[in-house]
Amino acid sequence: MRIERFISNPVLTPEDIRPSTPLMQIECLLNPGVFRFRGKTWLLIRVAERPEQKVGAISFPILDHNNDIKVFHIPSDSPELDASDPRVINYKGCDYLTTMSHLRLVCSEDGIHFHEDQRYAGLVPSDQHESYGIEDCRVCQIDNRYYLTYTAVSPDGVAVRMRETEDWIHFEDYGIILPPHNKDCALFTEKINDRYMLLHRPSSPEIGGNYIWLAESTDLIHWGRHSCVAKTRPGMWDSARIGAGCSPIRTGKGWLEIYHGADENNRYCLGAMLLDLKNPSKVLARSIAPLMVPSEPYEMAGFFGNVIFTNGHIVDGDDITMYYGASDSVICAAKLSVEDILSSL
Ligand code: MAN
Repeated sequence: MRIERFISNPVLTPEDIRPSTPLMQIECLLNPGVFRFRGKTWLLIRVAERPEQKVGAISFPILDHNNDIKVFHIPSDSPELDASDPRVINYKGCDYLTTMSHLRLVCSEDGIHFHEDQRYAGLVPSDQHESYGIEDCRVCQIDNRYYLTYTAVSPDGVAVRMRETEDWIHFEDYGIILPPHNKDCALFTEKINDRYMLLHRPSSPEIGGNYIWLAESTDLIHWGRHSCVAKTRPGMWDSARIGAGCSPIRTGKGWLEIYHGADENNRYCLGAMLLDLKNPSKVLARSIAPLMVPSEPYEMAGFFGNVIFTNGHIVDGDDITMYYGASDSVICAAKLSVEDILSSL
């Protein structure tokens, strides 16, 4: 199977980007949304920041009730602190993220070398639904409009919010379209049976699990007719959590979706599934073995190691240029082939 990681990987590291304010440091670049605009390849990168960490304290930003960034400090030796996961802490019974993410735009003429264009600022957390940050944006182009579905995190939960833009300067806000706990939301690029469709990932920890669902809409705002499409598979590479990547690719054989799967050890791999063209709730085929496993040093060690996570690619005929977050630290890219993935299923 053709999977060619870019020789220049990682294509972007925290040193390549300016912090949003002098008070913050960029800890990680993660999981970009990807699109073509004005003849260029663009990444909408998740930039995770926090202030410099001083000995004896954990410091992290959140939005206060005036929507201004406020930094919290927690003594690192507190018996009421659980900091066993580098991404999340629990202090006095409340959950916080150790970093706050915003979404930054970079563009490239060749898909390899990226730079910022000061005219396009991206998105920052804007209100109390986003007070812990905004993450992992999928970008779906329908006609000449771009739809952004991303994770909005706050003490109220993890939800999917949608914005729309034509020019990447003005954004229309659809608000929370899927309430907590939900993430990994990928729109289909066209209507099916006269309905918009999306894949999403609600979590149901008591009964059920972290499964991929399908939903339908006539207006892109109200989503209904939900159905569970794919579940985690005990004993396999995708046994603990699965979630959609970006928009499914229309092929002659069905909708091809590249998705992530994590196991009990929190190893994040990528696999694929093929959904019926007319009825995408029907899974026709699914990877037995993962397409991509963390194996390069930059995929195995980092802020949160052993992670390959994608939510963006450019498709050109048989060629997929896939961008992905590696170890929740840096942005990488790889070339894959639609035909090769289909024959592997
Ligand atoms: C979750 C999300 C992703 C992240 C992975 C691995 O699925 O928060 O953004 O990359 O975990 O940490």
